[in-house]
Amino acid sequence: MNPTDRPYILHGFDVSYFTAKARVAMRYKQIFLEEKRADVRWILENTGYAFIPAVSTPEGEVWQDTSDILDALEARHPNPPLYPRSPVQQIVCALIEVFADEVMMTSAMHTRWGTEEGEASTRRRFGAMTGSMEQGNRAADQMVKGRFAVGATPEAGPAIDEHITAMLSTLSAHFDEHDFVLGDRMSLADCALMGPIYAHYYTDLLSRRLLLETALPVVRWIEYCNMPSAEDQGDWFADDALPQTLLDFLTVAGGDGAPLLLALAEVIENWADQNAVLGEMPPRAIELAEWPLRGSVLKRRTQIYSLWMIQRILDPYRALEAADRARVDAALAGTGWEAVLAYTPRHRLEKKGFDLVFAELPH
Ligand SMILES: N[C@@H](CCC(=O)N[C@@H](CS)C(=O)NCC(=O)O)C(=O)O
Repeated sequence: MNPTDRPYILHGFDVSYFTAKARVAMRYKQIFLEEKRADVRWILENTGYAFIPAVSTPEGEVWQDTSDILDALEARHPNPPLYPRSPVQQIVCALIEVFADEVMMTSAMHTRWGTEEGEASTRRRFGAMTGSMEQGNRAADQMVKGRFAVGATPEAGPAIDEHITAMLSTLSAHFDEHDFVLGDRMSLADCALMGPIYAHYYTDLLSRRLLLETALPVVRWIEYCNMPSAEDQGDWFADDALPQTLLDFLTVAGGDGAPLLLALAEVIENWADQNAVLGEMPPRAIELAEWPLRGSVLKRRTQIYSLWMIQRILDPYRALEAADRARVDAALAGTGWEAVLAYTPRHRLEKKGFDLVFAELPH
């Protein structure tokens, strides 16, 4: 247990992607936790951003951005651990976090808003959640815009459905044999995947049926992640190993996700070549990035933040000793992630408080 005098408070919602990621990590850490329905105005006043979730700590600090929240939790409460330190599993966690946070957003917006029945049921749910259909519909109208901004258009629907099927079938095969992504213990990778897979796929009407009918091992994994009881868990795979079932999922993730991440990086870097000012905050979103997905070409509004997420893969990868990096390269050869790992950014982003600013490239 990690007791504190006062609770950590998670300000979120059950429908929320990133709330699911933080919740699972906080439950696993066995901290004194209270969950509160998010008051977006309170979050905005305390962070400058209307993003969900936020966390208030026992000391009264406010944290935002689940990547920072999970890093801070791991630093304060290292046991039970969420972050493997062995090179291959560490980089796999980073890849899966970025894949889940950035790439899976398109499929998650598709399952929620991509059919009339799905949209109608989510509008009713938003009405119930906010206490009035008028407010719920207002929030839903924003989300429908967000759906198109991440490329989840009707034309792309068949490609996205195929992408979801491939993810669920490889994850089902993996979770049929293993409790969690890295074996018998949860990690950052499980927390990140719970964002789209629990909060969207599993709580949305039609995709919940899809999971129950075609991906029962994934549902079993959701149950375990939601009630983690960390002391009953075992260990991560021994000797920094990755089983074939996990490599199969990583290959779907790399094949479908790496082209998007590289396309986003290119748009951000081209924009930054002309516009970046050291120490200054860029706009949140810039032009469209285009990427191929299973026979379709999708377009997404590029958020500069995506480069900061890509740095979360490249920073630990580049910090490895050469021999460890070679081990990672060998383990991930053929998964489609090679070009992301080989990518050398021309610009750097850092957090200044809750703001993202351009910074000097490290030497
Ligand atoms: N990178 C942030 C993303 C947070 C985020 O986008 N949350 C969604 C709800 S799940 C949100 O607040 N969206 C509103 C918006 O994008 O303006 C995190 O990891 O916390």
